[in-house]
Order: sequence, then structure tokens, then C-alpha cells
Amino acid sequence: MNQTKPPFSHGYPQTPKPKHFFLAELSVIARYKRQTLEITVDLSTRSIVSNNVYNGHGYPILSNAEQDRAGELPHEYKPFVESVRKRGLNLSQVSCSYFTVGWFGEVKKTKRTLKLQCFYTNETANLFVRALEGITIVVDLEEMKIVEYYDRANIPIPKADDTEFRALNQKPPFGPKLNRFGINQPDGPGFKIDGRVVSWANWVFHVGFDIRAGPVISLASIYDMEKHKRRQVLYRGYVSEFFVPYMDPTADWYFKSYFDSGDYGFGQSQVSLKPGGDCPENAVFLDAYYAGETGTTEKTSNAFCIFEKHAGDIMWRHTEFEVPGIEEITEARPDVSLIVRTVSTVGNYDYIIDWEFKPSGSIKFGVGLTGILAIKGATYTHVDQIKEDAYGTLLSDHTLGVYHDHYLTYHLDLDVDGVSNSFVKSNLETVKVTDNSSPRKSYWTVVSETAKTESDAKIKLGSKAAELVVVNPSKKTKPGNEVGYRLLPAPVTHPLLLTDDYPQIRGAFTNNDVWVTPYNKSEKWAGGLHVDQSRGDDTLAVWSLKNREIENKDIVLWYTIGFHHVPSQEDFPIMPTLSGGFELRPTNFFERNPVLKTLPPKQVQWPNCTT
Ligand SMILES: *[C@@H]1O[C@H](CO)[C@@H](O)[C@H](O)[C@H]1NC(C)=O
Ligand SMILES: *[C@@H]1O[C@H](CO)[C@@H](O)[C@H](O)[C@H]1NC(C)=O
Ligand SMILES: *[C@@H]1O[C@H](CO)[C@@H](O)[C@H](O)[C@H]1NC(C)=O
Ligand SMILES: [Cu+2]
Repeated sequence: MNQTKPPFSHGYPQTPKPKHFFLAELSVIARYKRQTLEITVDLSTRSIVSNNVYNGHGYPILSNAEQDRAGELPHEYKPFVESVRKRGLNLSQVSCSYFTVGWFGEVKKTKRTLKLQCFYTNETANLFVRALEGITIVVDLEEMKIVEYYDRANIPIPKADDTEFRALNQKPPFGPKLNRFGINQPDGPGFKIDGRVVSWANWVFHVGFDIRAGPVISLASIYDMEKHKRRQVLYRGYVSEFFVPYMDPTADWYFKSYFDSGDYGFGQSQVSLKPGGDCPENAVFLDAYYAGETGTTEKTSNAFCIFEKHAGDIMWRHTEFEVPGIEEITEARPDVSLIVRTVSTVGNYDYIIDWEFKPSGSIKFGVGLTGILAIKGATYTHVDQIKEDAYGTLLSDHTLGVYHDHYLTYHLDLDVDGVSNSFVKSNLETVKVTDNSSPRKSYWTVVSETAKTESDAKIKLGSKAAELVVVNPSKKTKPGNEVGYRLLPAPVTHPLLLTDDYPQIRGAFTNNDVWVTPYNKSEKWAGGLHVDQSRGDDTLAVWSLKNREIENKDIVLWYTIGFHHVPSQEDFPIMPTLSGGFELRPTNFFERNPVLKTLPPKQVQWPNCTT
């Protein structure tokens, strides 16, 4: 296998577009006659280069179409129809959703199955809050039929009152009232889109789409005004896996530990963005295309929005009183950034993924969680009735919001000013003053250490103060610092499951916050290539056991941002966005502040306005 990657394009889009970049070879994963095929197609000759039958554990992403078919099965299944009748419900108002089954220590190869959970939609569009608890339905996806069915309990179905989220079904009073807001860009948008290449301010990058990863940003480079050239930053970045384990070990819930990229396809789950709500009025939209179940073209229109964000923040400022002869100096510059936004709605949850480019050279990664909590029906109507572990927060009558986590593992193939990079841990260490040379007893200093192999770069944040920098050891600034980009992580969120618990074996790529691996074309998916029912034998945690050399090489930084989620009543019936994020920030990459010479903005003249 060819391990070298295509060259980075300088001056994109000034130089001709390298056409062979992504489309010389295509890899296809198909289910055919109950087998998983890994096919490589040469597009130039339109021929199949290789065709392997995959015999390991795990299955490919489920297609939307087969999930929908599975969800219809209970309506024709007599025992289920009977369960619905027994509960006094109207079958035509029952809707079943699909949940991957995971792996819990089975030794023999398991069938390709899916579990269904059904919900009641009478009087609400918020179907996920009205679960028919106690019913287990297992579907064999190859036979497309129900192969296991239990109806264990008759737990009250949470009521529909106060669960509606559509404006048209809300009753007054409305509020809080928010005044209208307009965006005026008298000079037009500051960015250009040429095909899928976006140029804005000093940045140029490519916006790609993948059925599994969702948005893929590649070939991001920044123009250096002093060096009069475009300098490369990121070869490719995307969310490699998205692990969501729930914390309820009971019969109907224990298996709920999803891998939203590998199970459902984070790109396949992308939804059309709504102008004005999802994206501001100055946004431009792009569509996404992927192959459907039978090779048909599936389109998600408005799957991306791109816009300049003027959030009222300060890019930099200073007030100076002390210059003799000058009364007071204040220089301030407003901040602007360029956002590429997508939303993936994976069942109940909506995930907002923002890529934010700043003229200062920073790339900020925004993650927003909103949508509907996973709700468990329960007998309780008050916390005083809860004597045992309820595995969640009681949000309303018969309504538990189950505890869970969200972990997004980003694949960040940085190419800082060139392909060969190193990973440097700059530890901040306390030094004791023992020789009475200073009135101080201590200070801290920076002790840098370059990671030689993968094991040097497995980082669990929080125990030590450290700067984590990807540097180019062969490129130095005038004062001699190695040019680099530093990771500014999110608040530390470590997995709390035991490492030998089955979901955590499959999600072992979250055991460290940071990993660094040598670039390998085959190591794209942190949870493995075939994740549905995987057994954790193809994860980032396994690959990196080889402990390969990573110094002065083409390296990939893997970073996991996590959220422990203890639901609260405000998250019900729909969650105000919970936001998190992290940043890649230039560190000795530029000779000085790259936005020093950004001029103060000109006053905008609003049309039909007098002051
Ligand atoms: C069941 O629900 C359907 C669809 O909402 C409705 O048309 C029908 O009248 C309902 N039947 C009963 C018995 O309530
Ligand atoms: C649907 O909801 C309405 C209002 O709560 C109720 O009167 C009706 O009985 C419900 N129908 C069924 C079949 O559950
Ligand atoms: C690349 O990754 C694949 C899959 O993990 C592995 O089999 C192969 O040995 C790797 N190659 C190198 C050079 O590490
Ligand atoms: Cu959550």
C-alpha cells in the first residue's frame, strides 16, 4: 500500500488543482450475500483493483434505508401489536427507532442485528420522550425480520404534556422576547468559494464531505504577509469517531453505547440547515452527496453553511496612558472569524460541528449538543420515591434522563509548514530556589521533551501542566524557535467505565486525551473500520501498541473532547445547546502577531438610516 500522501498544494487555488488528489482510487465497503466486501476501484480505468471479503469482527455502517425498514417491522408483528393493545395505545401512533446492539463478550461471531425501541406519538412530535419501556425487539438485518421479542413490564408511558417543541403548538405566554437583529455586509461576503475550496482573509482550505465523518477540512493553509507566501497548517481534519455510552446497566438499556460515526455515519446523519435558525443570514450553503444503499446518489441539501461571524469580540486591544506627551492611546480591533458549520441529527440528539478559522491563525473546533435527551420511562413521579439507583435524573412524571457521555475523537493530520513534524510536550515544572539567590522560594519553567515514539505521546491531561505543540523541527523563526501549532484542550473529561468493560474496550481510543501516530492511510477510524458489533481489535489504542517512531515524521494528532452528561430539568423537553470546544493555535509559527497590521474597520453606513 502506498504510504505517501499527495503533496500539499502551495498557493491553492493559484496553482492548477491537483486532480488526482482524492479520486484516483475509491474504496467501497459493501454488504453482498451476507458478506462484507472491501473493494478498491481505480477510477481512471473504471476497474476493480482488489476485492477482499472481510472476515473479522464488526459490520459496516448501517444504511438509513435498512434502519427505516427495520423500524417498520413491529407494526406487522403480532406479539408487538398485542403489547400495544394491552397498553391501550393506538398502533398507528407508535414509532420505532433503531439502536445498535454493541458487543458484550460474545465469543462466537454474532449475527448482524439491531434493537428497536418504540415510542408513542399521540399529542406530541417529541417522540423520544414517550418510550414504551420494557419491550425488547431484536431484528436480524439480513433476514429483515424480528428474531427476539420480550415484553417485560408495563411501565407508565411519560405524558405528552409540556413535551412539544414546535412553535405552532406552544401556548402563550411566549418569551423571553428577543429583538430582531440584522447583519449588514456592505462590501459583501469576504470569502470566495471555488468548487469546494474556500478562501477568506489569510486562509485557504477545502471543505469535503464523507458519509462516515461528515465534514472533512483539508489542505488548510495560511498566508504569511511577512514571508509573502502561503504556509501549510492542516493536511486533513475530521471527527474520526463519536462514542456515546449510556450508564444504565439494566436489560433494556445496557447495550446503549453508540459509535455515531462507525454505526450510523455522522455524514449520513447530517441534516439540512435552516437559514436564519441554524445559520445567520449572511451564510452560504453547500450540499452533500453520498452513495445510498444500492449505489444511488443521496443528497442532503444545505448540509453545510459557511459564514463570517462577527460576534462582538475583541481581536486585540490596548489602552496606554504612560506615553509622555500623548494623553491616552486606545487601539482595538474587532474579531471576525469564518465558520463552517454542519449539524448531524443522530436519532434524538443534534450535534453542531463548527470549524472556526481566525485571521490570527487559530482554528477553533466547536461542538454543540442539543436536541432531545434519551428518556427512560419510569414509575416515579418524585425523587422521594427513588430508593435504588435510577441511572438518571427525574425530569418530569415517569421521565428519567439517563446519565451518559459524549466523546468526539478528532483526527488532525497537521502538516505544520511541511509534512515532517514532531510532537513536543513542554512541561511546566516547579523549580525550588534553595541557594538563597532570590527572596522567592519557587518559580516554574518550561522543560520540553520531544516524543520519540507513540507511547511518549499518549497524554492524559490534567495531572501535569503542559503545552502540547506540533512543531516542524526543520523550520525555525528568526530567534530560533521551532515553528509550531499548539493544542488548547477542552476541560478534561476522562472515561469513568472500567477499561475491561465491553463498551470501553471498543471505545479504548478515549483512554487518552491525546495520541500521536505516524500517518498511515489505513488508520482513519479511531474505533476501527467496521465498528457495529466490533470487539475493539482495530482501534487507535491497538494500532499505537506498535509504538512506532513519530519524531520528524508525517504525524497525526488525535484529540478527544468529552462531555459527562448528568441531565437536568432544563434539558427537557429539548436541550438548550451545551457548547464545548478546543483550539489549535499558532505557536512561534509567525515572527510576530499576524494581525498587528489589521486596520480598524470603517464605519458601516446603514441604508435608510440617519443618526
Ligand atoms: C389512531 O391514530 C390515527 C392517526 O393519528 C387516527 O387517525 C385514528 O383515529 C386513531 N384511532 C383511535 C381509535 O384513536
Ligand atoms: C391521545 O391523547 C389525547 C389527549 O391526551 C387523549 O384524549 C387520547 O385518549 C389519546 N389517545 C390514545 C389512543 O392514546
Ligand atoms: C498501517 O495501518 C495498518 C492498519 O492498522 C497496518 O496493518 C499496517 O501495518 C500499518 N503500516 C505501517 C507502516 O505501520
Ligand atoms: Cu448528552
